[in-house]
Amino acid sequence: MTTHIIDGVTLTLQQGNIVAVTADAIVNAANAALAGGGGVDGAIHRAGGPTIMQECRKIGGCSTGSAVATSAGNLPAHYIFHAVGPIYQGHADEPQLLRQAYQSCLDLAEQYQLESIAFPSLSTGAYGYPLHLAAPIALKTVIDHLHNTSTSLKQVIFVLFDGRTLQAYQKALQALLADH
Ligand code: AR6
Repeated sequence: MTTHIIDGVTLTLQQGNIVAVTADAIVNAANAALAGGGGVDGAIHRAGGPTIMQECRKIGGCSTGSAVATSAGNLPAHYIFHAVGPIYQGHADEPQLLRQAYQSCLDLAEQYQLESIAFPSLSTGAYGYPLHLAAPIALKTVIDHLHNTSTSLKQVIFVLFDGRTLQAYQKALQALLADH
């Protein structure tokens, strides 16, 4: 686990399962149909219980690069933010869509005046986004937001499932902080 203070906000990178983390909002790596699936999405619906899917069905869907909020069922959070990252195909708009998926969650956190949010590594599992490209986008979106906004957030946690993902985020964060 590594912790940095950025503009007074604690940014943590830790390895683990996101359903075991307590935060005001937990971010789900969802699909545009909000239909559930494997990876983070499967873990969140299994651990959170059926009310989350009931709310997803009512909402009906979410465009790529956006996020919607539901309650968190049995999970130790107030909200689940279902964010839809791009499926990686190497198209020019994908970095921007990935950035917008993170930014939409940060905007929801400000709207609800949350103090803590936990992100998984969006798009880098089933959606195939290369880690060395996705990690700097994820981190830069958060760091820029903390620089530019008078935020309600006190803690942003990246919960990274395996050692390879944690290392990619650690490397990307060091490079971004060295640039400042
Ligand atoms: N906690 C934290 N990270 C996890 C967990 C977990 N419990 N499980 C997997 N990861 P993915 P995507 C990591 O595939 O690429 C689903 O079917 C995983 O190792 O969950 O955005 C949805 O329904 C990887 O590093 O999300 C969509 O259809 C990262 O989380 C689609 O997959 C993201 O992997 C979304 O694909």
